[in-house]
Amino acid sequence: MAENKIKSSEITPENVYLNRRNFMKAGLIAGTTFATGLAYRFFNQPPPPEVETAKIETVKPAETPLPETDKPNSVKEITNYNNFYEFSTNKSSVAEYAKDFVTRPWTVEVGGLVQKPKTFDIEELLKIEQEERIYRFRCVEGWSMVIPWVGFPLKKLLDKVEPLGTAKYVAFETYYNKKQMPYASYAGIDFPYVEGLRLDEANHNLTILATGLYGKQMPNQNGAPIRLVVPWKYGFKSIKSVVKITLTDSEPPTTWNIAIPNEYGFYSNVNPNVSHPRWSQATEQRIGEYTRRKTLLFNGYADEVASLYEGMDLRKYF
Ligand SMILES: Nc1nc2c(c(=O)[nH]1)N[C@H]1C(S)=C(S)[C@@H](COP(=O)(O)O)O[C@H]1N2
Ligand SMILES: [Mo]
Repeated sequence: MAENKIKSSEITPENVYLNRRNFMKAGLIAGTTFATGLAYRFFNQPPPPEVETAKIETVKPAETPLPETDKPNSVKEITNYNNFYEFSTNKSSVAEYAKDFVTRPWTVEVGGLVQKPKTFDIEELLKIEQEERIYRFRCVEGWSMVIPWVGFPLKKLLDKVEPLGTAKYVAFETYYNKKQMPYASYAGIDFPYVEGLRLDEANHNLTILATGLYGKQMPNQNGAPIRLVVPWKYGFKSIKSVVKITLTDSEPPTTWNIAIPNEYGFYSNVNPNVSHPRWSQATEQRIGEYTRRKTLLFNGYADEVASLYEGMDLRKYF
């Protein structure tokens, strides 16, 4: 993502990817079938692996559609441009390196400051009413997508374990296994990947545990079988392949804050007015578009979430 020693390997694939897309489109517009065909074959080898996950049978349709200007990205884009450092730091390689990731059996242990700690089997979580949520997704690196997730509000799970009055935060942990993730040790960050939210953020209706996308179970590269999605925060808060959720009374450690504390804070709300120390956050590259668009405060969810941060200096609590 954004650590100094991996900066070049980080930025290069993204630029190559974006330029490659623009080049392909330029070819199409020019209408020169031959050049386009060549460009297509040259820039698309090898073909990305197909996403073959089971259909999720019953999904409650999305209630609040995004505006016309926020059309969902394609499955191909969503599943071949990923950050999942356990598998690879190269966004276009994650799909391939995660393709044999074993996600069954799978359990999520929920405990800490709760009345009824419980380890949930994934099959039990898949029985909770599944809803479609079409959200903007903004990575701190400056790219974005629109993703039609399937999942359920995290609150539904937290309610089952009955948080104690002393619980103020929720800590999350990703599965980690060196055998399944042999390249993790080259990523330059510590594993297991950990994240956290304040309890009121965790209980917000927009915060979901996602079990799939485009009506199918979660592809490995997107965080199978279950991952967090917090659409008003930078993408790294949306921790993948969750195995443990712990209610705590103090702010839990978070992976990118541990790695580079002056660049990545606990809150990490999308904010065009607060620059990253090394780049502006005012605009973003929507994957699949030609020009950058303006980044929206709280990623366009200010009406829903701004009240959570009333009276807080968003520059201090970045
Ligand atoms: N466990 C884990 N979760 C993670 C990451 C990661 O490397 N490991 N990357 C984060 C970052 S930086 C982003 S932008 C999103 C990317 O999600 P996507 O690949 O589904 O688009 O996942 C987040 N969750
Ligand atoms: Mo990210």
